[in-house]
Amino acid sequence: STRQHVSNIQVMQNFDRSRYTGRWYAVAKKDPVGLFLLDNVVAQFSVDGSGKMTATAQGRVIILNNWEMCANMFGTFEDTPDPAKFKMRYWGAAAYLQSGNDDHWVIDTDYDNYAIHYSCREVDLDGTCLDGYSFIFSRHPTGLRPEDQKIVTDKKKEICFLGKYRRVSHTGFC
Ligand code: ODT
Repeated sequence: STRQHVSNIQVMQNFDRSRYTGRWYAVAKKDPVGLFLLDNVVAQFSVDGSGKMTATAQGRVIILNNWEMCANMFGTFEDTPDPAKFKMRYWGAAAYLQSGNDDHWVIDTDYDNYAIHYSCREVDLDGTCLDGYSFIFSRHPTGLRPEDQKIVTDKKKEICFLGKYRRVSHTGFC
């Protein structure tokens, strides 16, 4: 199978950030190196008065080897020329939580049911993604609707992460 150049990955056309606002439940995740968010991941997107996108996220994490907690995270999104591609600056409510600045691409969404997020942290010399992560989000805490599963599978393949996802459980920890 062909390996996709990060720069050739297709993202959501005419992304509408206001329709993207509100709550999204992570149902699956492809982890990066040194994963952070484990499960019970919920993201909440907003658009502020000046039109900038912001978000909060919660999720179960394990820090300092063995301390399990629910992380409260914050993110601000810098626009780029492509409306579906952002730079996400993120930090935690506590200093010992992870912080950083990642690409944040919306690959596809129907706004009402599913969304596919993608972030490549490190591009290899050949242009493919060396270290990246991706969340599959649902508006429904119960998971993806059967009719959205094929679309999501096709997109996982397009971003070369097919077979690399794990299910994200929601147990009420956060
Ligand atoms: O969990 C990992 O291994 C990757 C690092 C995740 C950073 C989480 C920061 C969240 C900041 C608040 C933003 C919410 C939006 C989340 C949407 C998608 C994924 C980050």
